Amino acid sequence: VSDDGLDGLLARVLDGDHRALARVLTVVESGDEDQLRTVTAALHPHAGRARVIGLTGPPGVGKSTLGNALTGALRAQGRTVGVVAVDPSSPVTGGALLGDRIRMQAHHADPGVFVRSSASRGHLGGVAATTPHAVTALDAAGFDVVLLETVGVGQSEVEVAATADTTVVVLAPGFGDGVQAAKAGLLEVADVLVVNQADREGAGALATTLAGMRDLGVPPDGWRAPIVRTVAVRGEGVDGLAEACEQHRAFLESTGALAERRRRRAAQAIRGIVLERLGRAMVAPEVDVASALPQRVADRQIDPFTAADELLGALGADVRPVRPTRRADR
Ligand SMILES: Nc1nc2c(ncn2[C@@H]2O[C@H](COP(=O)(O)OP(=O)(O)OP(=O)(O)O)[C@@H](O)[C@H]2O)c(=O)[nH]1
Ligand SMILES: [Mg+2]
Repeated sequence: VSDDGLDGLLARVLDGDHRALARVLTVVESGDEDQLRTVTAALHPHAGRARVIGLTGPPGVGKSTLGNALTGALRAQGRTVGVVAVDPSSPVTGGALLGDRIRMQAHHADPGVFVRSSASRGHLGGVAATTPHAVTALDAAGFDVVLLETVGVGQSEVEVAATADTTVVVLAPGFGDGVQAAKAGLLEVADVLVVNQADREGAGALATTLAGMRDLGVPPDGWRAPIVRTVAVRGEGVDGLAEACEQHRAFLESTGALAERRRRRAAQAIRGIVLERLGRAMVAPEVDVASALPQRVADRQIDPFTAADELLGALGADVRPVRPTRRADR
C-alpha cells in the first residue's frame, strides 16, 4: 500500500469500512514498521471503546467453534463483533483456517461481524508483536466486542491472551488435564474457565479438577474465575459464557481493575515494539562485532560483561547495568 493510499484507507477504517479494515490488517501483519506506525498513529486515538475478549486454550479444544457460537450470542444482544484468530494451525486440526472460514460463513452476510484469520509467522517478533495493533484496528473500526482467538501453547500466546480485558481459557476432556493447563500458565491468566465438549466423557472430572486448582490460590485481584460448561457444536452453555464475560466486565469496571488491564495491554504493546527492534538490531550487519566478541571472551582477552557492554554500545541501546543500591547511597 502506498503512503497516500494508506491515509485514505485509514479514514475509511474509521468509517467502519470492512474492506479497508482487511487491507489495513494486511499492512499490520506485514511487519513494515513505518507503515505500522502510520496505522497506529491514526487509529490509536480512536480505540479503547471495544470490550476485548481473549479465547485461548490447547489446540483442538473447540476455541473457534465456541468463538463462532459466542459471536452469535453477542449478535443476538445487538452487539457488533470483530474476530481475530491468530495462527490457527494447530497439530490437532492441521491448520483449521479453512474449517474456520466455513464455520464463520454463518455470519458471512452479517455486516455486524468481521473475521480475520492470520496464520502469519516467521517475521521477527511473530504474531505476538503485531496482534495488539490488530486489536486496536478492530477497536477503532467501531466493533463493540473484539474476540481474539489464540492457541495457548507457548508463552507468547499466553501473553497475547493477557492483552484482553477478559481472558477465557477453553479446555476439553481428553486434551490434557487441569494440572497441565496450570503448568502451561493457562489458569493464571483465566478470568473465565470453560470446559468445552461437555458432551464427552470426563468433562465433569475436568471441571472438578479445575475448581480444585483454582481454589488453591487466592486470586490477586479478588476475582474467582467461574467455570462454565459448554457444548460449542450445539451452542449449549454459550449464553452462560456470555453472561460470565459480562459479569467479569462489571467486576473490572466496579473495582478499577479495567484501567489496570488497559495499562497492562499498553505495556505489552511497548514491549513488543522494543523486542522487535532489539531483535532486528541483534542480526543487523552493523553488529558484526558479535562474531568476533565470543572469540575474545573465549581467549580470555575480555570478560563477558565487557563484551556485553561493547555489543549494547554498538546497538546504540541505552541499557545500563543493574546496580543494587547500597545503604550509604540512600
Ligand atoms: N463433541 C464435541 N466436539 C466439539 C465441540 N466443540 C468443538 N468440537 C469439535 O472439535 C474439533 C475442533 O474444534 P475447533 O473449534 O476447530 O477447535 P480449536 O480449538 O479452534 O482448534 P485450533 O484452532 O486448531 O486450536 C472440531 O471437529 C469441532 O467440531 C463440542 O462441544 N463437543
Ligand atoms: Mg481454532
